[in-house]
Amino acid sequence: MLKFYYSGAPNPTKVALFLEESGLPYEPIPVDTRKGDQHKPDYLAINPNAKVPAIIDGDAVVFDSNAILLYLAEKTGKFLPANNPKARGELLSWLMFVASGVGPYSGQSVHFRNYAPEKMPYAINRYAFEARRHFGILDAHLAKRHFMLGDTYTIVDMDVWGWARLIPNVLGEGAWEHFKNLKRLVDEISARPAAQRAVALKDKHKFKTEMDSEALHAMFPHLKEKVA
Ligand SMILES: N[C@@H](CCC(=O)N[C@@H](CS)C(=O)NCC(=O)O)C(=O)O
Repeated sequence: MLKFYYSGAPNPTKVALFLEESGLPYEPIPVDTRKGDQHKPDYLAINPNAKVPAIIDGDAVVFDSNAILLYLAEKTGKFLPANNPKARGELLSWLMFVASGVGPYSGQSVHFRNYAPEKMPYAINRYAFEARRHFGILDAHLAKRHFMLGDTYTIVDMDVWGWARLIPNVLGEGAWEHFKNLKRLVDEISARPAAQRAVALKDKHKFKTEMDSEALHAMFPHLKEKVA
């Protein structure tokens, strides 16, 4: 059975959404990133990047949420747009946009707002600005279509949902005010039974919740090594 290495964080949760939507049988395997499980040799052999999610499917090992979504969609033939160059171009463009922009800027915005040991206004503003700009592009795109690629619910919507449902954590309370179209999509997906199961998945395992010194050093290894 497909093994799904996960935590309750945004990137694993979008893969959980696909797995729940598609009905593919899978075994969820917790990786407690606050305890440092992501740095253990057994896990590094699966994902050398020491992050979740990752999957093992037979002899295929796939890491990075965006790669996993594409792999699973191609494997099952589900949640893909029409099979033509125009639709595939759109699919790849928006997947990469989320992978290289929405995810990293949102993650850094949360980091500098909530976890950086010093409050650095420049960094907070830089990442919030870029996260807001990226969400604004998604919002404008969704003003003219129901789903990201038109009329069909695809892996791009799942990819967007992973981070967009956490917009208040990324940009602060009240931020939804600026992204009405994106909110419509997020609310519609969040109401789906598969999304509710994906969000609840983390409750099947006991993950550490405290953000104590062990957790900070596991998730932010640069705290103990000065490289610049
Ligand atoms: N590009 C990767 C990013 C993965 C990532 O940053 N995962 C976070 C959870 S959302 C994680 O593993 N954090 C723990 C850590 O950085 O130690 C993906 O989309 O899968």
